[in-house]
Amino acid sequence: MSDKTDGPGNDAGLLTKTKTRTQRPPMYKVMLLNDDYTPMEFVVHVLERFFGLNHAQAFEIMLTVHKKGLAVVGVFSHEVAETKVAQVMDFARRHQHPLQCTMEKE
Ligand code: TYC
Repeated sequence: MSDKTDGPGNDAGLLTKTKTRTQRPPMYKVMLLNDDYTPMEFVVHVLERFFGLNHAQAFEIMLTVHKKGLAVVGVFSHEVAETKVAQVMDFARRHQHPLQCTMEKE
């Protein structure tokens, strides 16, 4: 006989299995892109100021971007990622550097 039990083992074997799974919000990678003009010290400063990195961490990520073309700087909620990107882009524009910062769903 059919029953109302979820999951495998019911008569039809076709009832929807109820999964209890905590929903995690999607996270976003924030990335810096390399260019030929932004001074290295400026990029290091941006990484310290907006991403809370110490000088050694900031220098390492700056060098990765310089050598590989881009690097992930951090992973954040959509709102925080958008804020970081806007802060970096605004700061770079105000200093007339072409530094680009983007975000991408993880
Ligand atoms: N390539 C730049 C230079 O040689 C340095 C740089 C590093 C620029 C990282 C942007 O995201 C960047 N001055």
